[in-house]
Amino acid sequence: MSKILVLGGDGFCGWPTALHLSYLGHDVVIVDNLSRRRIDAEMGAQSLTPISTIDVRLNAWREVSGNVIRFQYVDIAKDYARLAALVDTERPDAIVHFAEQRSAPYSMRGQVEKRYTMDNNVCGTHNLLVALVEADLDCHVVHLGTMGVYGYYGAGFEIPEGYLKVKVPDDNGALIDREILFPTQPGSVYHLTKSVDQLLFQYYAHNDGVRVTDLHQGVVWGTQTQETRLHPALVNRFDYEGEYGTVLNRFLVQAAIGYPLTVHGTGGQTRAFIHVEDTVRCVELAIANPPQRGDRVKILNQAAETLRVRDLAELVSRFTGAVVNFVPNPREEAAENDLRVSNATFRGLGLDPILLTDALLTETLEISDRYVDRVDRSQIRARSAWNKSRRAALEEPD
Ligand code: NAD
Ligand code: USQ
Repeated sequence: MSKILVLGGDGFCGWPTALHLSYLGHDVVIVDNLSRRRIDAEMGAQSLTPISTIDVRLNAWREVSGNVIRFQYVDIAKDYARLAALVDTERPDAIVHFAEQRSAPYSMRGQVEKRYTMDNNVCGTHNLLVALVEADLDCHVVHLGTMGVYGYYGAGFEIPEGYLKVKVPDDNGALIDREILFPTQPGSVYHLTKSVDQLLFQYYAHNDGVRVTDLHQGVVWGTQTQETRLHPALVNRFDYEGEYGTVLNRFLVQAAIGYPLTVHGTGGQTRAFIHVEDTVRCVELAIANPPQRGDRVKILNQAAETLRVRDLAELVSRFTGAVVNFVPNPREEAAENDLRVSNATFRGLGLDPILLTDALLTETLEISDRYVDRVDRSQIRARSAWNKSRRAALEEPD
């Protein structure tokens, strides 16, 4: 049994991960500042599923599993002293780091949100690394990064796992092989913070021997996992509104209330996807297969499949009868791109991922249809434009 801190363990990916690690017998401590709940309150939005307070969640988990998950309220970006003291006293074997502002649209909302996202994400990650070095702790950091750091280059090659093989001319002009961090091409301020995180990890792995696994994850869909189904108070959050709702979850809710599916632009954007149950399994596999001290950052692509947004809309439409609507795109992004992603490491570790066609029906019946009465139609619209020229997209009538 290991001791594991789950930073951001009250969130969409962190909560089911914390439960699963506890189910496996690990001693789990959730560290969170509940900022995601605060942002919902600020936006006048709420999760489609009725999520309980963190205390009620943890009591329910103790009731159904007999296991105790502890909770520490810490802002890892603003309260370095508390974070450092926690790391030093708990001395965990692993830390899973989910604790960042994760919405690209929210990060593009305006000057306040851009600065908050950068300060929160970059300071939080840097504080964590400094705290580990100061505590002289050989602890494995498993960070949730994003596929979006690679950028969307189009067809012709498979995105490797973090490092690019290049040939550079030596002093005599002969080509020699090197591997470099894949050059980032972030598509939002949020994605930019993940690009900066990569450099922080590279630096501290090299300078201090910090052991880091960075999981470059695709868009997560789905809601429930094996553990969150065990009690109504354990239900996971489900975001569908214009800022935090990710594309498939939005389409499913739109279908449930008869709102035409909001495909941005031509829908030619191809993205990588993974079910939340596989997020949890991948984190388990990453913890069980750590890098050695002195190794470079281990980067794994955490994605099950890639899909074009218009094909995703078509799939949901076939399933539910929803009407597909092509709306002007509020984002500055390639209108059409191909994407092939290597997920060889997780496949090699035994991951047999859930695909959209396997679980879409369960998701529709279990969540979007079941909680349809909780949908706030006024929250569906996207409200963030990437720049002034894209703002016109938001002025379209509903
Ligand atoms: P989320 O917003 O639901 O959860 C993040 C949690 O971190 C929240 O509970 C929030 O309160 C907490 N948090 C944020 N800043 C904090 C701080 N300074 N101190 C302490 N706690 C803080 O997001 P999520 O969807 O669970 O995503 C988790 C991680 O996975 C993020 O880093 C995100 O970038 C990454 N990721 C998510 C997706 C996705 O589709 N959801 C895809 C790829 C990567
Ligand atoms: N899109 C639509 N209609 C919508 C919403 C989105 O067409 O109503 C399009 C977007 O324009 C984009 C694509 O769908 O082309 C994906 O958008 P998204 O909101 O589902 O995902 P994204 O903003 O990329 O962010 C999400 C998570 C983020 C994570 C990222 C993984 O919020 O935390 O890092 O997915 S990835 O996209 O692989 O970088």
